[in-house]
Amino acid sequence: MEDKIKIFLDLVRKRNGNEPEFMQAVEEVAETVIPYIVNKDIYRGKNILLRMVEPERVISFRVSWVDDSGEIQVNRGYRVQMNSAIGPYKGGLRFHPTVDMSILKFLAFEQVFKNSLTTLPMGGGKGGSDFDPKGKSDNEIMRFCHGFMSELFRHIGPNTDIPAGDIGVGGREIGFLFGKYKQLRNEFTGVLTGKGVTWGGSLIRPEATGYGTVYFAQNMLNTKKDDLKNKTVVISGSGNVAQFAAEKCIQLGSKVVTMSDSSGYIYDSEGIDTEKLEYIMNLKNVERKRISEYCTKYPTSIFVKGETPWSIKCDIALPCATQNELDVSDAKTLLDNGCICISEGANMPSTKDAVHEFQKAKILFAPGKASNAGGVATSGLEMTQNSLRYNWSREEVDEKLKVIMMDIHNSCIEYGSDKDGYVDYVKGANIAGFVKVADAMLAQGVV
Ligand code: NDP
Ligand code: 2IT
Repeated sequence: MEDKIKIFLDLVRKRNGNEPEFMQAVEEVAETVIPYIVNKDIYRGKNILLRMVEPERVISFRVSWVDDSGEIQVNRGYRVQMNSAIGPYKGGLRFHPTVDMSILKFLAFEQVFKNSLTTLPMGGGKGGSDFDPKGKSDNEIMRFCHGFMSELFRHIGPNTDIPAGDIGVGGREIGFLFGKYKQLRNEFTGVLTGKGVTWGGSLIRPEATGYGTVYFAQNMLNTKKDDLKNKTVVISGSGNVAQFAAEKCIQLGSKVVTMSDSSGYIYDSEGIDTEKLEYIMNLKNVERKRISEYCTKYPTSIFVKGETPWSIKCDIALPCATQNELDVSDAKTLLDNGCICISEGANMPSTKDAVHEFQKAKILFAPGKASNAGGVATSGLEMTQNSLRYNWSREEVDEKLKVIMMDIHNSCIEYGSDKDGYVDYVKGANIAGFVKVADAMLAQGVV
């Protein structure tokens, strides 16, 4: 078996050796999916996984825009259309200086499995730009978004490819992108998700990734007859996913003690309550300032510069910032401190060795493609509402989100349960996600 996995990975590495994050995502999938497919006749000779690691289409384009001082800036825009076997390409756009082909291919690859797990008919894609939104005025953001969409519009559509938000792309950016698409196509259509509720957006979409991550943790804890009440929770990030993960934890009776951004983390031993979270939301979403300001407002808290929060003792950890933000030594520290559950809100926040450490300890560990799927699932619900030209209530959408997260959890149990009763959610998510896409690819022949 090891041989088969190595031969496959060597082949993929030959083509993609300069893309470390993409290779990391592929390795994790290959390790669990190859042992599953080798003995199944239906997959023999079909090279399904080899086809799945090759994007159906990759688009790279120039984005020129004028900054506030009148100077012309140039950025690179991308869209990776990874797999459309079970539905149109679907996945977010990331605006961050670290964005490159490796990052977007890893995200697009993960998205294929994630979207398959949601039970909804969505293929996988991802896009973005190396544009850095930090410190830019609203007008600069608008001009960049308009420039970006001036090219992207010809490659997407409500039945072709439906982008959404990710790091650096929230409600404000989706608004500017949607406006330009509508102008160019002369068509009001559900081409993007994460729209404002007065112009086609879904209630609960902003909350969905964070809420879903916590619902998934709740499902995992329930298998141990446990729940979130009175648990100490450590969260990284202070963006969209982190904020609503914190909100749901607080609602369910947990004590959230940390949040972070790329400059460091804040630790509030008394717990971040609803009022303090509201302050953070305003700080990050309206004032767009740094998390360290929290300590000026709440002097009993501390700011730890340049560090991640994993050394703080907790029962539950929710990494909600970015890829590879939790390494093997962080994993060991979390385990030593008695952490029993990790639910990833971000995409691939734990390194491969960190994941192996959690698996070895047999604690509850959910990979992002399962636990953060509530965001894209609710994007799927937004698409449904757009097609119906109808809006569901908050309660209706939240209820559907809960059911979807439970279904994903059940799929992980179905494909990830070991003989001793331990549930390997990584294996479960990878195989369950793979089976649906692979079956569709088999049915559609060599395309
Ligand atoms: P936001 O842009 O709203 O927030 C990102 C947060 O992560 C910020 O606090 C940011 O800090 C921090 N961060 C970003 N890059 C780094 C870095 N290199 N090092 C340390 N901190 C960093 O993004 P989201 O909350 O939407 O996304 C967070 C994660 O969740 C990503 O991995 C994304 O792919 C994933 N995700 C998002 C979904 C969504 O619906 N939005 C759905 C599923 C997954 P700073 O402000 O300093 O940059
Ligand atoms: O990583 C993700 O799942 C997202 N950024 C959300 C994608 C979407 O289409 O809602």
